[in-house]
Amino acid sequence: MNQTENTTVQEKKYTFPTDFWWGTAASATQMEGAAYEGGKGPNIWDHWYEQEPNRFFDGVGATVASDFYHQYKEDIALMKELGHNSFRMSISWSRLFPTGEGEVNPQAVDFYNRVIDELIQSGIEPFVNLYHFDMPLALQHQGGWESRDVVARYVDYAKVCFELFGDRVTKWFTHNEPIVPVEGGYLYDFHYPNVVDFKRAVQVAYHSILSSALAIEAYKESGQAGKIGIILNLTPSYPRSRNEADLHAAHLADILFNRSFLDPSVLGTFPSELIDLLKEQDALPLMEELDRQKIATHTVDLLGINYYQPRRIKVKEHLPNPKAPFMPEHLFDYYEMPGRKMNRHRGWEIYEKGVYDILTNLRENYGNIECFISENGMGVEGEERYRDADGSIQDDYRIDFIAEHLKWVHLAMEEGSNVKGYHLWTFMDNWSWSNAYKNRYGFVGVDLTSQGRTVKKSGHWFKRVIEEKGFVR
Ligand code: BGP
Repeated sequence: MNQTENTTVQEKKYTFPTDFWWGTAASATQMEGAAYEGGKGPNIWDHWYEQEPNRFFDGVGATVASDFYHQYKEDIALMKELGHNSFRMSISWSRLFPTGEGEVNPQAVDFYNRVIDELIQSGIEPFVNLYHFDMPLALQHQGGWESRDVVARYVDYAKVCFELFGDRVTKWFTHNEPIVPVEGGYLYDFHYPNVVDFKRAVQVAYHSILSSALAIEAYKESGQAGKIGIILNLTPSYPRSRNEADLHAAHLADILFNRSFLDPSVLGTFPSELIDLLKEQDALPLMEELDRQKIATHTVDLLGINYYQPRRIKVKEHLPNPKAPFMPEHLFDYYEMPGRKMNRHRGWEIYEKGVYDILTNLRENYGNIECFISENGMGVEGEERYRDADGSIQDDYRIDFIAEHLKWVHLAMEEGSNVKGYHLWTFMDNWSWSNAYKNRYGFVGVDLTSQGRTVKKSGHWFKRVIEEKGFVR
């Protein structure tokens, strides 16, 4: 399958299987726009932007985003042109159900049908995610993920999606990075509802995990033959040193930020140390008797891995203020490794080998579950300065970023990892939750004034990679 040939002394050909999934990922709120059109109801992002536009970079909200709602045909044609064989999108819950429940919005059904059909007709397999940070506002008013009723509403919504689109969609995902709404909304104040409360954060996390298991159960009961999975941001925790204290600190960070979602999703269990830690903080969530069995039984078929940066950890060096609310960081400190490679625009370290470490861990400790890289990418501010005379952005840094990660993916495959594809974040520049349009991630540049699209150098490069089933480097 993925043989490696030496072409010159220094260069190597990295060959990927013929059926490797090549494409990009995006989400409804970040690309669709039409926030107040087509019968869509408000979600927490529309609401928060109305309340506090200053919390968004340059005061830009997601109201127009990249206008995919109107330009989807042209955008899908461009995806086809760039060689995609798959594309991950999400359904906007509050577009399908304006209040999150009740009557389905026929205009939304029509829109998603058109998008899915257009993708399939273009030879691009739609990977469809049900939840990407966008709680319908009406359900947030009922408590959002803190509420058990909202879990039930989510399962209703998932069932309707399977019924409406499951005849054509055979790769489903229950959540994208479900830990992020926990962190952003209930710990660190970067998502609505801006709560800072560890116990409530744990309840939100628990309900997200439960909702995923129940949606998987519903999918299996539907009798449809596709696969259903979850997309997790897996962030390896590297200790500063081999010192016992550093090792332990990194272990705790791993349990809290990776294994909290990875273990229940793939193995159907929670790490016992996580349960002990929550007990110590008097933060165990409310659970019902059958939950554990549901979570144990309905694990994922397929795992999406979002990887951007590692987490470097050292032992906690100073006692936290006893009056400060409990935070995971009371158990460890972050560590800035001297000489680390940085994407300074986003403030994230670039450590390509991390993707290999994740894949190896999945192979060794998670039954080598079928997986793919569902997001990886590089957001850069001010890309206009790289535009050449022909109007194309010369983003060689993005090509390097992708190729250097793919090399490690390739090595993991050679060693037996069950990794089936690579999706870049993202297809065209899109709106980011707190950075709006500051950092650009796309293979395709978007001019926000004209909504015009131009393919960047990386987009042309990726097309060649797909055609040639790999690259030489
Ligand atoms: C992931 C999210 C995406 C996207 C990406 C880039 O965590 O799944 O929605 O936003 O990160 O991050 P950012 O937009 O914060 O730069």
